Amino acid sequence: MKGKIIKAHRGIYYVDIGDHIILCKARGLFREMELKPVVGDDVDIRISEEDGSGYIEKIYSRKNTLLRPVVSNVDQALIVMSLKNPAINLFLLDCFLLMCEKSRVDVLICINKSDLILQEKKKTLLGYYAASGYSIIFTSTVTGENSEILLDYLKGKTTVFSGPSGVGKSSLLNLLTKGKWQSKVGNISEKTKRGKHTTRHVELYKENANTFFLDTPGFSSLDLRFFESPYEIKELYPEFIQREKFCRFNDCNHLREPGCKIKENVARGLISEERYRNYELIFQEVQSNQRY
Ligand SMILES: Nc1nc2c(ncn2[C@@H]2O[C@H](COP(=O)(O)OP(=O)(O)OP(=O)(O)O)[C@@H](O)[C@H]2O)c(=O)[nH]1
Ligand SMILES: [Zn+2]
Repeated sequence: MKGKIIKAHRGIYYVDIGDHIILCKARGLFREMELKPVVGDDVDIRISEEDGSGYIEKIYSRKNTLLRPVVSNVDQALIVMSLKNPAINLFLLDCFLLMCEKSRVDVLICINKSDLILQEKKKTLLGYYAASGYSIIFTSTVTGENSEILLDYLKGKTTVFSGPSGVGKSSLLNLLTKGKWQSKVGNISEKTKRGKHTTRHVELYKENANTFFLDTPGFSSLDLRFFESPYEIKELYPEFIQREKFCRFNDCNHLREPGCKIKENVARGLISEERYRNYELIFQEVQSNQRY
């Protein structure tokens, strides 16, 4: 029987087989192969005739695996941020984009709470990412702005919702699922003392047969230790890749090398200076992680 792992908890895998969910264990064989099933995996399962429990027999090869959180077969990440309440953290957004690029997961940037933002601020943000080619959608769960367009982007895909706490991810998921999300969330979350929901497990929400949403806990920083070397980072900037062949040195890191086209583009305003500064900071952080 074929299915999809939608949740994993304490060695039990919740496998969606279409009309219902079967709780499964992984075969010992996977451990020997050092292969661990993850949420998002398409699997074959078998129901044991002796005890009626399910066993994962086969994990189909993965299209990709997102690094944080670990989820496979992700079609896209929706990075939700707000410009106001809370203010946007572009460094964090850039780190997140790099993580998605490294995981080979497509990205859509969603700026929520659009009702609180002046047009000017939106233009500044669009300028920051213009050269990179990332798509940005402005939404508001208060006015419903662009919710239909966003839904079109999500149809038929598996989308991971990520973003800092308080940007309106839950509100957005409720709007998109016409309230079905909230009742679902009630089952898997617990209220903390401050009365806030906290997502405890990584769990795929099935909107329909081929549309899945995955909420992730709000993050305030991203551990960059998934990078093996600082020299791989530059390859994950779309606006660098298009231009780096014109740098004088073909192993140019776009830092202090002479004849660097990237720095020239920054000076000419064709690549955002702030985004370039964040590249320098990320490079340094990964370099110092490597040393210690
Ligand atoms: N003005 C405005 N407020 C919004 C919008 N979307 C959400 N909010 C408010 O922002 C606050 C946070 O919304 P949540 O949906 O809980 O945010 P979240 O990202 O899920 O937060 P965590 O659960 O902490 O990760 C709430 O008070 C919402 O009412 C919006 O589009 N505009
Ligand atoms: Zn260069």
